[in-house]
Amino acid sequence: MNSPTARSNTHENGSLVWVDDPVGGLLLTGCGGSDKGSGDRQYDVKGKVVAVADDKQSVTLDHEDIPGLMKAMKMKFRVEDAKVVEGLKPGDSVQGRLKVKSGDYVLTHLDKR
Ligand SMILES: [Cu+2]
Repeated sequence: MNSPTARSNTHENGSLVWVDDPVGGLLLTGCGGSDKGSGDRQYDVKGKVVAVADDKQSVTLDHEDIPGLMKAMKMKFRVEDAKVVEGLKPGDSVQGRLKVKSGDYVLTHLDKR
């Protein structure tokens, strides 16, 4: 944390360019995930299946608000296991469990409701 000696401060006829190096990692997905650090967190998810990937490694949900994580939106989630999406098809109303690990979202459960 050694602050640079005030260079650029004497610049009067131009823009004062002072580029602070932004703390990395703020540009995650466009998904409101401002979770910092590591450590798992789990959230309940409710929504509707929009699409299931052919390889069953991800599913697109139209999900409701996830308190403390993100607003309702349509987005794609990775699933922990192909079994998570087994038997699900577009249009199904589902509820499940979302694990957040260092900014990564993974669905660990998904059930029709
Ligand atoms: Cu989302």
